[in-house]
Amino acid sequence: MTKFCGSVEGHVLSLSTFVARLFLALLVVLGFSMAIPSTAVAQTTVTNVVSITPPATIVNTNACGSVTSGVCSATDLDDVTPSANLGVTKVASVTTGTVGSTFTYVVTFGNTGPSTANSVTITDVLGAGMVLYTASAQISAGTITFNPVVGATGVTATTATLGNGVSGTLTIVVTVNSAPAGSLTNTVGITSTTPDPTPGNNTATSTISVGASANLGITKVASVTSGTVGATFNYVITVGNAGPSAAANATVTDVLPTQLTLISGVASAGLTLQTSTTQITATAASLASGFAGTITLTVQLNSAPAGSLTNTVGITSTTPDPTPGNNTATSTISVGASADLGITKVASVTSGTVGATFNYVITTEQRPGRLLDQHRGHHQHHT
Ligand SMILES: [Ca+2]
Ligand SMILES: [Ca+2]
Repeated sequence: MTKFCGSVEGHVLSLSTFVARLFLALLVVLGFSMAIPSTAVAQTTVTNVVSITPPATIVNTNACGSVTSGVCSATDLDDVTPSANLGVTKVASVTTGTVGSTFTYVVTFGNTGPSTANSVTITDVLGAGMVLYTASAQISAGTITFNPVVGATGVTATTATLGNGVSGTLTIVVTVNSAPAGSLTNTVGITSTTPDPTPGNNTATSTISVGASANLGITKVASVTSGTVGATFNYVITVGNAGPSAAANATVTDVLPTQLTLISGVASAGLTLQTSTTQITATAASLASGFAGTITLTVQLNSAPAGSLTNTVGITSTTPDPTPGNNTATSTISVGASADLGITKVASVTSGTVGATFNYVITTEQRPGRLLDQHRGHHQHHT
């Protein structure tokens, strides 16, 4: 009795000893109960209570700490190894990513206990085809250290302790910078120095498909740097697709300024050219990745613009273009105001004598479209 109630190290053995002693010495039947909390594995300490109720005919004379109507109880406290069930999930804001696009991953992490998790690290590896655009972190309690680097291929967040019930999120915006074969795959993991009884939920992976994209590009060069009214010259337009995908429904459009009249046009194979005197369109149902071709336009300057002559060509596609800045091209040429200015001087006589009077007719000519004022005059000249 004294041993049982005074020390309960090794509950089963103590009980057995106690029961055996009662059987042997008193020849009575004892009832007892012992309860270990079901959450024992999840607690840092566990309290065990053992109680024995002797038959009414037995008088318990033991002076243990807890005796109620003959019931002798004892309690001990045992250490349990701390454990914390950390978990992490990941959700992408899109199901398809295209080169040049940005989208968001939301990582949710938390500790469902029972212990506080120490030295927690959350590591997100962006995966091929993605770099970090921007990111932020939130936590429901405590502090989190998070220093994302723009352009990096991953992020890491740390916290010294993550309490039972504490959760947080990482919001990670990425830019798709290339199109890996297959898919865009991103994995996040959470670790701690505190044992995790359920490791299966400590990583999460998001996989999304890679969408088609095509970087179309266009340039335009005139065969002259300056023009005169009536002159003809060429524009050479280059059309390219730097991929990675074929460009669907590619269309090149060049609306000529009113001072130009289209004389003729020719396009490389793969482009279907349609022309009028004022504009051209060149189309392709699918322009393959790597395509490079030209469109050559012969135009005539029918009048002079107020300033320089500007002509812009553009290309579009129904396939997303990660680099839209090179989808238009402009050529500017000057139009010389006096290049063709003519002047003639004709005398009214072919021979003269001293004292005779005759005329010079001087003609200045400005051809159509010149910026100079028309000036034509007759000047009488006396010698
Ligand atoms: Ca876990
Ligand atoms: Ca482009």
